[in-house]
Amino acid sequence: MVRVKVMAAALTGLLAVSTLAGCGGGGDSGSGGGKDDGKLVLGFSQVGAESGWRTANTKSIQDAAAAAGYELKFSDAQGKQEKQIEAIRSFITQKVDVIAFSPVVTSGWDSVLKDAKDAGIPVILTDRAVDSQDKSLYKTFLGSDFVKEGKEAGDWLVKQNEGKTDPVNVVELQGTVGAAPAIDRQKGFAEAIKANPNIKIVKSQSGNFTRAEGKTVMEGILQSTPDIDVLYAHNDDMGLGAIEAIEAAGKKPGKDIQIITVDAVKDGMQALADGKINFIVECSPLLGPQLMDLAKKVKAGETVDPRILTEETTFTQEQAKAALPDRKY
Ligand code: GYE
Repeated sequence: MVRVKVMAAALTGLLAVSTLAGCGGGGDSGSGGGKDDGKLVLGFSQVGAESGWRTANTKSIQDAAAAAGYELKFSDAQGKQEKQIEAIRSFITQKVDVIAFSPVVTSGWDSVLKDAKDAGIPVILTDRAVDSQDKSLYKTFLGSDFVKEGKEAGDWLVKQNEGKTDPVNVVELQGTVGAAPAIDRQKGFAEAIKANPNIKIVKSQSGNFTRAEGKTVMEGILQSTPDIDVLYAHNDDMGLGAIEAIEAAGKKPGKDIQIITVDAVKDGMQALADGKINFIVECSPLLGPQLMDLAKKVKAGETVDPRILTEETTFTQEQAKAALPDRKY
């Protein structure tokens, strides 16, 4: 039965559907899926593999599912909403116990979420929000407060420029267009700087949360915008790509151009410790254990908190040096 399910999923075009055997699970393909042996079956649709954050998030979910002894049906949407909708529909057909997903963009989910609800399958949003007005379409949303992250990035910049009136020209590298973290990190930052008219966003463009696009977009901006004081990138990867472009243009990242990013993955923290980034707002990808706990509760019909926030902090260069040796991702 497991094999049939995997094959059916592969035929419908789902990539990377993996079934993780639980501790001591026999791997007997004839023994049926999770429902038969009491194992919780969790369908998870991931955004893709666009960043170091995402890679750490995927690992956290896969490790936590294995540790909990769940059957995880993992599907990678490669950044495409259609693929996520297809994966969720396939999870509904397979009658999984719980569906969790990290929505690529905020809008366009009502219809598939309604189908899951009608099928009696609880849905958990992880990491990113949807803009559905009907909150009964999902049980809870586990993830960070992205507006707060943007605000913390802006607050740091305002503090650096306290008492100064010189113009501060900021370039913003936005995340994926329409994604919750891109919308909210832009909003929070704009709010934080708005009382300081000398701090201006002179260019704001999407780098799609990837290192490659962060680099190419920054190359273009460096040519069109001669006077850049600060780069605010919505994630470390875009910031790291931009650093390559800045160095290639003969400028010193962290000095000629101050750099603020979000995530605090190892590569970002290393660049911060090396003085190439000036400030990072943390966003934890380690959502796996909390997600497994929530899945068990919603399967059992328990009421859970509709919004569960992850804890996060911020890092200066000195703090990054101290934190790096113990960094988990
Ligand atoms: O910051 C970025 C990733 O949704 C919080 O997505 C996540 C963001 C993260 O691509 O690196």
